[in-house]
Amino acid sequence: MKMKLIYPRWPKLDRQTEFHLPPHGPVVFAATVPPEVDLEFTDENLEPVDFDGAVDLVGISTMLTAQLPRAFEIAREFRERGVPVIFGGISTMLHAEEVAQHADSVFLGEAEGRFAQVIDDFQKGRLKKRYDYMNTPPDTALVGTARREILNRELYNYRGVQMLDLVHASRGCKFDCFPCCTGFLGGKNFRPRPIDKVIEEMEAIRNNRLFIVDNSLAQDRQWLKDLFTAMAPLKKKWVSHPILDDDEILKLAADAGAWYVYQAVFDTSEVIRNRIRRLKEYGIGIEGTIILGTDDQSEDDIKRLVDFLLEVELDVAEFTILTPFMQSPIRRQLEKEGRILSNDWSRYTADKVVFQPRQMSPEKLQELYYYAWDTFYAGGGHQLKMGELFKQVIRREIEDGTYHRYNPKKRRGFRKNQEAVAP
Ligand code: B12
Ligand code: SF4
Repeated sequence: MKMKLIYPRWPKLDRQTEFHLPPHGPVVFAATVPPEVDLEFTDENLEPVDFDGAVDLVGISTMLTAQLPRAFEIAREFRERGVPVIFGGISTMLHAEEVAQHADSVFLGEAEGRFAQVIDDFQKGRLKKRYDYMNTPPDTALVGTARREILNRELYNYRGVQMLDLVHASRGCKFDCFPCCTGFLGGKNFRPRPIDKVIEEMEAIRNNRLFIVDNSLAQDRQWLKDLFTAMAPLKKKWVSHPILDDDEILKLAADAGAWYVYQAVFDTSEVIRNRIRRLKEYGIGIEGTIILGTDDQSEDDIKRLVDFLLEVELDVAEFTILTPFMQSPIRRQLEKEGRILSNDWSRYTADKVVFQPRQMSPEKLQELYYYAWDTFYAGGGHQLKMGELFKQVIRREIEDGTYHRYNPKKRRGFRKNQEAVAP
């Protein structure tokens, strides 16, 4: 049987350099698809969808709410051709009822240990309308090595530099921050994978640069110590979401190859200033993630925040506008207060104002979004600052002998759809 897996396109953040990381959800999901199924993957951000090739079942994998309008169009095209469509992924879980109206089947929850049954049902003509495992997450020991070979690797490079490979060592998050849907998705529990399986997966990735996409590396001190200690001999260089702000952990992270981390910056406090200073002391770069439009921010606060980011010499900053995603705590609050202005999901890209800010008009907040990007990057664009971060990692790789240059034109040691980095 032939299954086509599709990752629908969405508009990227206005002002940010457009780059495309390999999608993680689809390759992790692919590892749950029985091997006898002939699986073909299309990332529509980079390749057109072929609506006419012979296929038995279409799977649509959605991460973001902003992917949904396009996902529904894709589903309609296939269903009009008589091909059944099943949806899964994060925004499918967040918008389950709406998605069900556009699908033959919706899969809610994590797929490990579950998808073989779905294929069996399908082959027996008994595909259910809904598979719901939201409250019964699988044992994380069942999470297999992602099937990265389904990716067309040639597409994931930026000016000849290969994109990072994504991997995760844990699921869930015990925190429940106001703008985040993770509490709903993962039941507010930290669920680590067995470290030996994570190391095995990382080792099998030939790319030296990884993005550890765990929600937060600040949840369990002992587990972090064990993970970073086990990672150090691999000599990988990696990016991650925030790491526990603790000297021992940061030292272990740096020794294990921490290259730069995402760090939310909400205010101009000493806590944030010290956290940034400490990361720098350990040679770890920082990409600040800054949400604009929270209730405590006035126009002056936002301008002061941008000055602060320049003053503390953040390596890179990613500004987004507060967005009330479904199932997030902020959504519940803004709904209660009648402050949601739009439910057009194509506007839920995190660079558009879709709610009524407390201290300014929606237009002013939109203007401040552009002000923040333009002011922070006035002395050198986003590309230039990212370039500096890349220079840092190249220096470290040259020092420890792990430097590889990926050159898609040369294609030495590189075959289409194969896990390889040209030397
Ligand atoms: C990693 C990540 C990223 C990575 C993207 C990596 C990538 N290329 O894949 C990066 C850092 C780039 C990123 C960026 C953004 N992200 Co993000 N990200 C995440 C994170 C932390 C984990 C996602 C993940 O990979 N999970 C692991 C995989 C394996 O799980 P999964 O996708 O659910 O897949 C499983 C199942 O769903 C199922 N499955 C998957 N597909 C399919 C398909 C079928 C057919 C079936 C049956 C099953 C199935 O099988 C898998 C295995 O069990 C989530 C938070 C979270 N916990 O979900 C936020 C999250 C998805 N991100 C979010 C947001 C908002 C963003 C940004 C817009 C803004 C920002 N700065 O945060 C940007 C958007 C990018 C852009 N520039 O336009 C929001 C999405 C909200 C929404 N409703 O749209 C989330 C939920 C966090 C939050 N704030 O609540 N993100
Ligand atoms: S923002 Fe990060 S730390 Fe907070 S709940 Fe979401 S994933 Fe967890």
